[in-house]
Amino acid sequence: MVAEKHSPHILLINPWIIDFAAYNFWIRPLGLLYIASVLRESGFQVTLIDCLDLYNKTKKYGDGNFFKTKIEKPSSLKSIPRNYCQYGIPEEMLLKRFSMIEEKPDLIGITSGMTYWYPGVFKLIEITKKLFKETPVVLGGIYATLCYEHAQKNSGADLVFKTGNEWEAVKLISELTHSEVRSQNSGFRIDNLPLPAFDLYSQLDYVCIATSRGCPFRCTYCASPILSKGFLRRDPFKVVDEIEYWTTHFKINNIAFYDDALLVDPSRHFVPMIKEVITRSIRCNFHTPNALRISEIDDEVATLLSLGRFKTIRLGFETSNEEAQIETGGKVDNLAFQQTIKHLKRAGYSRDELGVYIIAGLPGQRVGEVEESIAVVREAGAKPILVEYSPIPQTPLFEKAKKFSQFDIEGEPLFQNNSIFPCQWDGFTLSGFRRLKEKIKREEI
Ligand code: B12
Ligand code: SF4
Repeated sequence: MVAEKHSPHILLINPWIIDFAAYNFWIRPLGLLYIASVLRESGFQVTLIDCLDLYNKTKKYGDGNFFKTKIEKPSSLKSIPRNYCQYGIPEEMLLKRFSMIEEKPDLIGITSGMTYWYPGVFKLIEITKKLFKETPVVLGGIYATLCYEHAQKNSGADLVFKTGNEWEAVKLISELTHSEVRSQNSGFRIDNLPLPAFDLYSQLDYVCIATSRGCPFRCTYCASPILSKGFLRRDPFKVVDEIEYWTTHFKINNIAFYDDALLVDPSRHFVPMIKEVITRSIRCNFHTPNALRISEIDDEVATLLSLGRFKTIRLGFETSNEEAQIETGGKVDNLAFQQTIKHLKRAGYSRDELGVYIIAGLPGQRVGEVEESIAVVREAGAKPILVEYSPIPQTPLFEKAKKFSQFDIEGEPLFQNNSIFPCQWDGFTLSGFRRLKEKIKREEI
């Protein structure tokens, strides 16, 4: 507990997304919600404002379209012929939320998502700085970690938190608010984390869960090893306790897994976890928007995914080109992919339920490679889903991406946006990509 009479008041904010497109694929600021719960456990008062908490549930599992407002494009994106929008609550609603705060915050903590979403972060910092003049603003999250110097120089935050776990974040907040916190001494143990503070939402249609942090693999396009040092996993039975808590006390029917590597070494983690979900007769739909590792899915795992009610399955295949598979980290090969689809089909999944991510626009990639990958996915009996490559600073592939991109992807994170197809070149143009998407839609390939 904070060793003080007055408990400091921390205002935590999840900013708007500002982008060409955004869809609420079970998005929640999980890191910020963990910080909220550790702060509360340490005796702080916490208020949460989630600017993304306004969307229409257009689909049956609680996902849907965000409320959006069209806005001016920044000058660097003027040439992109697409609408640019602010997704989430309208500004007036945010100002109203601010006006309802009874006690002035002692500190404001803001999180950040994709690196190229920083305009929403900056706008929010500007507003909070005007409204709460004396209050320090700390910025953390994915953009803050991956584009630390950019954030330090341009965000307007008083402090940028580069990387670190919840206890380190709370320690920093306690120092800045001159409070002493006892629980920080317990150090970071993943199983000691309290549940993320989803109870701070007035209405809750779904939650997300991370059963682990990090990933033991090293794919060259991925920032997981930079964002989490090491690979940590929770006790699978404690994860089931959490699932049971949300389904029982909050009547949650949909849970999305945010793990980078949910299925690694399944017999010690996923299998006992999902068997326990089944044993406890927990009725909830599960979703894996962040893709599962294909090579871990054998007959048993496939059957358990189906019995355990995994409704939205996304698989990370990325490419069928063997050279590219090896070059980017060797997380899967074509034989393993075909086997996995067979296991999943035997477990009862239909073609449309098996969404397979194919990455388009890797530096130097030709359109033909993606066409071939689509054919391999279709032939195996699954549904190809094209995702554009987003070059991420500090990842091994970023250096190559810099050479291939016509945009200044290093100096301007807005150019890391997958929507602008940052590594387009003669061998794979943006219009070529659009044609490909149309062909997939019409099932011509
Ligand atoms: C879940 C997830 C998603 C979810 C959405 C998550 C969200 N809330 O926005 C979904 C599935 C929708 C998604 C989609 C995409 N994603 Co994604 N996603 C992730 C993932 C796996 C986890 C994020 C997370 O919640 N982590 C868990 C929490 C605990 O961590 P955290 O938020 O970082 O918080 C910690 C610290 O940062 C800090 N902290 C956080 N906030 C604050 C605030 C303060 C004040 C302080 C002090 C500290 C602090 O404390 C926390 C505790 O340790 C990350 C990879 C990763 N390992 O982070 C990729 C990642 C963010 N995604 C990425 C990508 C590429 C994408 C896509 C573009 C993929 C594609 N090509 O289509 C799409 C974009 C979607 C869109 N345009 O709408 C990239 C980032 C790209 C970029 N340029 O920034 C990542 C890093 C994965 C990768 N490939 O390396 N994603
Ligand atoms: S792409 Fe997946 S398997 Fe590869 S390092 Fe990232 S999280 Fe791990």
